[in-house]
Amino acid sequence: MAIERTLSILKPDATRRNLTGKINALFEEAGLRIVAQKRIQLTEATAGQFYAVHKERPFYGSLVASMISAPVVVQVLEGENAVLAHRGVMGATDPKKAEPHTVRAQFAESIEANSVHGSDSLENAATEIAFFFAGTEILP
Ligand code: RTP
Ligand code: MG
Repeated sequence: MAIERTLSILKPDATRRNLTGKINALFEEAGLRIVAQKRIQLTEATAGQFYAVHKERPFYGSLVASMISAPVVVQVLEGENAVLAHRGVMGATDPKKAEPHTVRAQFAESIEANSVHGSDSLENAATEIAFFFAGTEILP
């Protein structure tokens, strides 16, 4: 098994409802270690750049607006097969389709305000981690 790192975001719907501790507990129970974490306010420019892959999707404008509606917590999670393990704990994008024990099933408000983001591949994880963190901020 490979030790990986992945980029996690606790989205505005989660910070607004003061759910960051409950969500972090689920990550830690799944064997993921929070090796970097900070609370930041995204802007239209930074959220737009982060979600640039979705630029042509119909939900892009609404997604960016929702991501800048309150602070987010950005994190680096480390653990065995962290990318897939993290996506497993998050559950399906649409909370109605998410497994009952997952973050999204328990906490998401909607398919868009779905509480968490996680990188979808090891390659994207490296890019997304570098988007938010300097190497010196990650302390395993
Ligand atoms: P994420 O990238 O945030 O970890 O989520 P994901 O892979 O499960 O979903 P993705 O398809 O990459 O979509 C990114 C985010 O866009 C919002 N979304 N809204 N209204 C809609 O139909 C819709 N579909 C996706 C969600 O916030 C999703 O997490
Ligand atoms: Mg995605």
